[in-house]
Amino acid sequence: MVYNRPQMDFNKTRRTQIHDLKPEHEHFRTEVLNGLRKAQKELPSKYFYNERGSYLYERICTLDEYYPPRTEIAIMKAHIKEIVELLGPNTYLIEYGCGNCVKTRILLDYLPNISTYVPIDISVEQLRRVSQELTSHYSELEVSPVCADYTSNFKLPASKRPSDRTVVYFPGSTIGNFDPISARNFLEHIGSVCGTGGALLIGVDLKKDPDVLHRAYNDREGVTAAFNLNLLERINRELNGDFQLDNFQHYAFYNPRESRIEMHLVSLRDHIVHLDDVSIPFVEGESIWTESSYKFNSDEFALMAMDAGFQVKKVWTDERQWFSVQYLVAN
Ligand code: AVJ
Repeated sequence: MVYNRPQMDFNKTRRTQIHDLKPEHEHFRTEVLNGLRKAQKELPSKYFYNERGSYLYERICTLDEYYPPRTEIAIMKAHIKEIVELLGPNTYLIEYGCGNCVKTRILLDYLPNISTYVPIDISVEQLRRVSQELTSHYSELEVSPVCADYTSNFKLPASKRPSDRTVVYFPGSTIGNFDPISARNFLEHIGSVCGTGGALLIGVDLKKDPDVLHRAYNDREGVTAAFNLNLLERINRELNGDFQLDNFQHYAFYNPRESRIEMHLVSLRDHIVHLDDVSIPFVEGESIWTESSYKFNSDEFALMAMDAGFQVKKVWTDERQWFSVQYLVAN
């Protein structure tokens, strides 16, 4: 039975209003400059997702080598009945980094009587498009999109309908993009958002053969490389920079000691980059560290979750145990 029935009458199209908390400009500049002034230069991976970055990420998700989305979707579909039973009816459903909402639609198709769905994303263009699509497709669903950097403090929109419970959906193993201390703190923050008895449904990528991981972040078509380099293009455009993209090379590898993929942009020569009047010197071979993607085993993840005030109640995985979807309840 499908609860949130698709709307067939397109004349009655409802409009969604975005709560645009304008995450960007000054903060973007500050974070970029702080990162580029460090001994090991770094840039926050959340800034990958401008319009072109979101498009490139969607292309990554269709690549043979990039197993996570396909695997996560298969797990969700295989266990959707059990998942929605655990989440329960009348939920206030929040999603961190909803992207194109492909995985969310699996939930929305089956989760009964959602009080409000709050997709949060840093990319305003995609958020606007996707929210409008969901509002037209699900006739009963109240969609309250928020454009924000979800690691910042922001107010959630009030629900117009009563809800029994707050549930946070955090798919894609985006938790793996946080370093371990920030990941624990972010889980604790989620716990305070959903409150005692609230739930977290989260996608967690698992440790596996490093060759599989290596290929997932070094695809043959070079889409991941373009995604990585797009960050420099974005900085050029938005912060008046003069990065020359052919001075940098995408470099991603699995670091088994830290159980993470590291993505870097390695400078191919000694040169100086300018952002307005700020000069950033590069020597040949030095890198900008643009992303970490931590891989977990379920026991480690459960310990971190427990430390953050959650109890893991259920772990679903695929037959190769490459990816997991986990159901947690906040203490
Ligand atoms: C799905 C956002 C967690 O770390 O695998 C994909 C992003 N980076 N290829 C990941 C990503 C390079 C990704 N997240």
